[in-house]
Order: sequence, then C-alpha cells, then structure tokens
Amino acid sequence: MKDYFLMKEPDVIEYAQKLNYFNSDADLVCNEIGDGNLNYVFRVCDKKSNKSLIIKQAGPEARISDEMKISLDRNRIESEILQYENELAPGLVPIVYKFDQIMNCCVMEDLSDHVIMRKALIEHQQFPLFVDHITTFMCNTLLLSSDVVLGHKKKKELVKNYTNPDLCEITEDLVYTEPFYDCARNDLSESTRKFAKSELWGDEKVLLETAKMKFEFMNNAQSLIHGDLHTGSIFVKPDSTKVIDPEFAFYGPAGYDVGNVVANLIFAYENAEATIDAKNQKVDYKSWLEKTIIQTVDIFSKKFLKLWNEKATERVAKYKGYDQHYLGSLIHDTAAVAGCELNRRIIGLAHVKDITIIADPQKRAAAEKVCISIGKRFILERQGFSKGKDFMDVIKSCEAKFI
Ligand code: SR1
Ligand code: MG
Repeated sequence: MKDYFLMKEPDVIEYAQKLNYFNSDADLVCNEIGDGNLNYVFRVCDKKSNKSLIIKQAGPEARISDEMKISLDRNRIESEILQYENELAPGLVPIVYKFDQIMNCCVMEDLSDHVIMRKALIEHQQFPLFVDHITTFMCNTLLLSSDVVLGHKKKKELVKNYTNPDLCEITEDLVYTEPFYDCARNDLSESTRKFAKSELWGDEKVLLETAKMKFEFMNNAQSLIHGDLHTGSIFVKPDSTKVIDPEFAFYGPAGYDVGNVVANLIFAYENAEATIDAKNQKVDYKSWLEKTIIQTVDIFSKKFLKLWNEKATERVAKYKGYDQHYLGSLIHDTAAVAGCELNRRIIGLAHVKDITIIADPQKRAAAEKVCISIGKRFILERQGFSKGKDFMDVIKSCEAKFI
C-alpha cells in the first residue's frame, strides 16, 4: 500500500495475499480479534491449508477513547522490540515476519493454540511452567539490556531508539497520577470512590511515595522494559508462554515489569476468592496462585543473580555485594509498582476483567477494597520487601480485614 489508512477485514485479506506467505490458491478468511485498548488485531487464515498469521495495525487514536491520540511509531517499537526480545529470551515471544512502516502494521506468528493468560486465570486454569518461563523472560530482557551487561554506548543508542513519549505519558497519567486524586477520567463505584478518598487521596504519605515513584519511572533508564506486562499481554498453554504487545517498551525501571506480573496475579487471586464457591477448589486454586506469586519473586531473584554472575561486563558491577544491592532495590520497586497497578486497575480508566466480572456487587466491592489496601501497603512499605513471602503476608492480612 502506498498511503496509510486504517484497514478493515477485506483490506487485510488483500494485504495478506501479497505477503508471499500463503499459497497462490489460498482461500483466506480474516477476523478482527483484538480486545485491547489501543490497536486492531487481525487473524488471517487459509481455509485450505490452515496456515495463519496475525496482522496488528496501530490506529492514530486509542480504541478505548478517541480523545487519546497516540503516535503510530508504537508499532515500529513493538515490532523491533519483539525481535530483540527473541534474541534475549528465545522462544518466549511470537516471531515477527514483517514490519510495514507505511501501514504501521506488524505481521507475526499466530498463537491461536495459546490462550490469553487473564482469560485462562479467570477460568481457574493452572500453568505449572509459567513461573519458569516468565522469570527467564524477565531476567534475560531486563538484565541483558542493562548497563550491567551491555556496553554503555550501545545501551544509550537503544535508549534513543526506544524513547516512547506518548505511551510513557499514558502510564505516567493512568498509573502514577490519576488514581491518586479525584480525577474526572477515573471509573469507580460510589462506595469504592469513598474508600479511595479515605485510604489514598487524603493521605500525604501515599501521595509523596507516588510522586517519588513517578519520577523514578520517568528518570531511571535502567533496562529495556516491556512496559505493560500484565496477564493480558501473555499468551499461555501448558507447555509454552509467549509475551506479546511490547508497544509500551522503553528504558525504564526494571521493577516495572516484575511489579506488573505480581499485581496481575493478585487480581487473579482475588477473582478466585470471589468467584469459586466450592471450598476445596478455592483452596487448591488460591494455593497454586500463592505459590506462583512467591516463586515469581524468588525464582526471578535467584536467576537474576546467577545471570549477573555469568554475564556482567561492567567492572564496578562485579564489586562484592553490588548485585545484591541492585536486586534489593529492584524488588522494592516491584512492590511499589505492583501497588500502583493494583490501585489504578480498580480506580482508573482501564479496568481488569478479573475484578469486573465478579457478579455479586458485595464481593466485587470487597475485592476492590482488598486490592486498594494491598496496593497502599505495597507502596508505603516497599523498603521492607525482599522475598515472595513478604508480598503474600500483606495480601493475606488485607484479605483478613475485608473477607
Ligand atoms: C489507553 S490504554 C490503557 C491501558 O491499556 C494498556 O494495555 C496499558 O495498560 C494502558 O495503561
Ligand atoms: Mg497491550
């Protein structure tokens, strides 16, 4: 195509026919399957051969709100980052076949044999290999892209190439700012609004910590982070995990990714609490999630130190104790970011299905209060976190207050 336009399904079929991917006699069908907040995702399949692929196109406005104008460059960032992540963490992201700079679309591997993790967690499925896969993904992408391992000039080149102002602005507003005052764009029930007001908006200690964290997000170019690593950005099946959607990627604090994974596992935990009636089933599923939350932190930490030992190139990073210091502060950031994510998905513009599908209004209100309370304590007490159990202790003590 010569000029950019937002494609519809028939346009995508025409586009796919020219890709040299399908046979010349292919009988193509196309469906728009995206349910994210920003982009259009088309699945194209040849009915004869069953070959398929995904074409993801960025539009000039967010799907969630046409008042949000967002740079189309996000599609270049996403395509390039997926390829870089595949070098750092092979097999844990979809393969990119092509990036089209005119149409701002990315052609990539179809992962239809996987399911979106959030959906699977809401259906109370377990994925015993998830922790191993996601901790490898986070360790490799976060440490290998950092000054600890990469030459500093190469790293600064990447900082330049992946400066992502529009998408960072969304996070700066939606994660670090709007949930912490009575912002018109927030989206919450009256009872949760009252709770947020008393627990967060009037608490100067909380506000001060969120200011520190927002400036940390804007100024700490530590690692090439995914930037939106929630369970809607992860495809799973029992033996495989694939991380998708790195359009929010930029050089930021490494704990941002780990904190997002932890917070979104907590949403699944609170969904299980509210929606599973059978006692044994509830205990079993919450125990698996508890183990998953603890191990996400602890196995990440173990692999991170091992990888540091094997790969660090920066002379001063090898001084005794610096690895532990660096990891310690990354885990403090993880707690604080998880705290913000827990609050913003309840109070702010973009909610999560784990909580919104809780049909019983009282149970949903309780789950929302638990998430806000956990988030507040993660933010205020982050310096005391070092192990997965520290996260679980706060989760359990907040649950005991409201459930
Ligand atoms: C306007 S975009 C809202 C949210 O969806 C994305 O997945 C990010 O999490 C963003 O904050
Ligand atoms: Mg996304």
